[in-house]
Parts: sequence; structure tokens; C-alpha cells
Amino acid sequence: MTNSSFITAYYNQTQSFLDQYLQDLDPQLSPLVDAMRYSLLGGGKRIRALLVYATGISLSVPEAELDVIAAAIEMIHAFSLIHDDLPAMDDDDLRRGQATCHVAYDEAVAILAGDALHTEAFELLSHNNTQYFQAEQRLKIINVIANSIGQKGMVQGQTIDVLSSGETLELPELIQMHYLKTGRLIEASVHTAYLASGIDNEDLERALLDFASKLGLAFQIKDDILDATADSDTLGKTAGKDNLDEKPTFISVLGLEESEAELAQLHQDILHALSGFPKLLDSPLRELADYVIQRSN
Ligand code: GRG
Repeated sequence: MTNSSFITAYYNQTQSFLDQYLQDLDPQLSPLVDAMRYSLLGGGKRIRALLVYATGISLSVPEAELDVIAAAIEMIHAFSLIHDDLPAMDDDDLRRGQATCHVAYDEAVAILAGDALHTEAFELLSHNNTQYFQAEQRLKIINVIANSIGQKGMVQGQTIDVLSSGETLELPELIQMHYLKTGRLIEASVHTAYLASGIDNEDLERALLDFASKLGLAFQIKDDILDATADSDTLGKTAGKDNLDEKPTFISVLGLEESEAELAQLHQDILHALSGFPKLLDSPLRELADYVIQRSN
């Protein structure tokens, strides 16, 4: 994965929390819980969870609170991947190096496992446990997450994506689609950790949002570069799928060389976004930015 001790430690912490959470669900609900476990624990880089921890730890948020936010966001992400792979969407049979949920289980169970993970995320975030955030912070966090995945965010981005197969998109439209589909949840991962800190500093909030939205764009450019250049074994998903599905990508719009140049420029801009906050620039957020840009899958 990476040599970073931060990434390894908080990757493991995310896995343990999610594993424990699923163990507490009713095993009678098999195969539903099995399918949820299969998709939630079967791999994944945990970039969104790591962003929650990196931001929150830099701002002294208690880890028990970050566990909850990170787990909820990973549940939502896993849900979106299950639904994204369905025959009515991308119709893919490989995800995270294993059969997609609807191939391993049946389609109806996969749809329901996605629905259950989506709901479970909000159950976890809203659970009345006083050891976690104050009510006002909790409400803001729930609002930011819901806003980032609904019709103003991920669902809208996915709609544009599904309808854009075979179409040509101009660069600003492509950037907007990915911002909605992928960028908003990445942004929410950083923003919710900031909100959990209870800090009220507009400059800091703006800098973190700027960092996160640029990181989300870099994540997607890297994803398109990998889709065009890596093999399915390395990616754990079907390589070259975008091209096959005639999806507009950064490679189809800019070409490989220009996409790589754009990514290198963004790497600088991402770090520059934090330049007013040396403590953040020197935090695991920097490692994560490097990881997102240098990753091989
Ligand atoms: C979530 C409300 C809601 C609706 C679902 C299906 C759908 C609507 C949206 C799909 C959007 C989607 C799949 C976005 C993510 C695209 C993407 C780049 C996924 C890969 O993320 P990684 O590389 O995956 O972080 P791992 O496997 O490492 O977690």
C-alpha cells in the first residue's frame, strides 16, 4: 500500500471499527449482512476515512468522534460503489479485486445491501451517544454529508455521468461532473472533521475546502490516468472501462501528457492551499495528497 505509518495505522483503525460495527448487526439478516460485509470490508484504499482522520487529528478532534465520521463516510462510499457497478449503471463485474456485489450475491440483494449501508451511515451518525459530538455539530455534520451525496452532489454527478456515455464534454463540464460525483464526498470528509473540531475560523475552513476540492480533482485525473495505463490486476477493477463505455475522461479531453502535467500542477496547488497554516502543511494531510497523486491503484 504505502510506507506511511499514518496511513497504515488509520487504515487498520478504519477496518477494525467497521468490522466491529458489522459484527453487532443481526446475523439473522443473512444474506443482507453478508453482502454488506463483503462490499464494506473487501478492500478499498480508505482515502476518505484517512482524510477524516488526518484533518481531525491535526485539529485535535477526539478519535472516537473521527471513527464515527470515517466509518459513516466509508459506508456511503461502499454503497455508491455497489450501485455504480449494477447492470443499470456501469455494469461491472470486478471491484476491489473481487466480484462485484451483484455478481457475488444477486442483484436484488446487492441493491438492498447498498441501501442498508446508506441508511446505516446516518443511523451511526445520528446515534444518541453522548460520548460523541455536541448536537449542533452533529446536525451540521449530517447536513454536510447528506448535501454532498444527494441531488446537489454525488447523485447529480452520477446522473450526468450515466447520460454522458458516447457524448463529448468540454473540460469545465467534465470537471463539474467529477466534482459532483466524487469531489463533494472527498470535500465532505475534510469538512466534517473540521466541523467536529468546533473551531470557528473562516480562513481555515476555506483553506481546507480549497485543499479538498483540488485533491478531489487530482484524485479523478489520477483515476483516469490509471484507467488508461494500468492493468485490471493492479487496479482491482476493469481497466480501460471508460474508453470501452465511451465515457468522456481527462484522457479523452486533454490527452495523457497534458493530464499528467495538469496533475503535477494540481499537486503544487493542493499544498499551496494549506500554505497559510504551517501546522496543516506539516500534517498527514500532506502525505495523503502525495499518496492520492502517486498511488498505483
Ligand atoms: C451515494 C446517494 C448516493 C447515490 C448513489 C451510484 C451512485 C449514486 C453514485 C456513484 C458515484 C461513484 C461510484 C463515485 C466514485 C467514483 C470513484 C472514483 C470510485 C473509486 O474510489 P476509490 O479509488 O475506491 O477511493 P476504493 O475501492 O479505494 O475505496
